[in-house]
Amino acid sequence: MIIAVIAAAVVLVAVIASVVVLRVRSSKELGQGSTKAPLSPPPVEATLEHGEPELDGATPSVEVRAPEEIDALPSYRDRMGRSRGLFEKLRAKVGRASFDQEDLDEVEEALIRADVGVATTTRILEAVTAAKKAGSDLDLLELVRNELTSILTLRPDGSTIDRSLDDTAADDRIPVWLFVGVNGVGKTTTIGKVATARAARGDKIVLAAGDTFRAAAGEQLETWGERSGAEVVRGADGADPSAVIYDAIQRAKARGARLVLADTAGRLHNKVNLVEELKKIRRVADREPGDVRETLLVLDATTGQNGVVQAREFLEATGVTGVVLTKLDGSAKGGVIVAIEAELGIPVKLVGLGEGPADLVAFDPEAFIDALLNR
Ligand SMILES: Nc1nc2c(ncn2[C@@H]2O[C@H](COP(=O)(O)OP(=O)(O)O)[C@@H](O)[C@H]2O)c(=O)[nH]1
Ligand SMILES: [Mg+2]
Repeated sequence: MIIAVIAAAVVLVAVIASVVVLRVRSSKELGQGSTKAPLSPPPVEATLEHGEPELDGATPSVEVRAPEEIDALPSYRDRMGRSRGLFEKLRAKVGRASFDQEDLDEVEEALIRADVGVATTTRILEAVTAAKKAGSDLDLLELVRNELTSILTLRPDGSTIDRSLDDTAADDRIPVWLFVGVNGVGKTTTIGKVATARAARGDKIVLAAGDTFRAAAGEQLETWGERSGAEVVRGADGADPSAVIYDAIQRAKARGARLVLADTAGRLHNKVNLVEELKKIRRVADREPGDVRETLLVLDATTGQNGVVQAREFLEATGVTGVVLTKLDGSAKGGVIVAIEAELGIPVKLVGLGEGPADLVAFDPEAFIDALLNR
């Protein structure tokens, strides 16, 4: 009996300890400049292996789940399996300071296949060759990694790339994040994931169903609203998206909400319409009490270099402040991140590593590069 009581007490302490850890971890979240924190709180990891503790009335207040129900935190390495193998042939060179033209050709092919793009691949090869000439004794993959790190860390002027998400409520205004991008890239899903993470942190969030072009888009957003507990403001199908977003901002103001996440349509009758529509949305959403702090361009990693083309078009239409790269989990073309940053100078802020509510993480260049090079 004494042993049973002790065992129960140990289990209870473990449960409480894990809850405390979760609180700490989930408080470092999105919009607070942290690059490694997951965007949603990790699932409760507590399990009771020995049945109910026999303490009087002391039932643990956490949800207890079986191990198989616990979703693991997404990691770049686990989820970027399709990129693995690109640099496989070069692994034989690890630790060896010598390499020849054939090895450089191999690097070039791997980078192009990863959709890093021709211009950026050339830049990387030049940097590697220059480092070698200067007498570096690092191995080939190490040199490639250094150049990738430099591209994903520093701006051309030498300053550090800022990937933080701005949700400052200046002058009592309501921060608004607009999500733009073509159809099917993952705008609505990303909004749902961000809402889930922020709501779990205790923030009151309002979602604006600004994609009034497709009826299903509003319904999809409502489902995410129900899941996350965020309020959703919807207009009639075909309603003016700017008006819907403006209503959502008014609602947020009335409710004392922390942030408005606004969905937009990815396609209208033609491109000119879409550009004009987005300009109008931005203008209206930026009117008091709204304050557009982020315009996030959502791009699908599986489309690779096509994302760079899309990005150029959206850059012209709206002042994009950051990129969300989705579907990195299903893509061997994740190298497009490097092209987006090197060629367009827009920071990738968030990365989608799956379809679930927790599968969105702040972009972590180091983890990404390690997964890409499979080091
Ligand atoms: N594997 C994977 N699928 C995703 C990710 N993000 C979105 N999706 C899927 O992409 C599809 C289109 O997403 P949706 O949000 O409707 O795109 P939207 O048209 O831009 O709003 C859906 O089936 C999503 O589940 C991701 O990071 N990984
Ligand atoms: Mg959508």
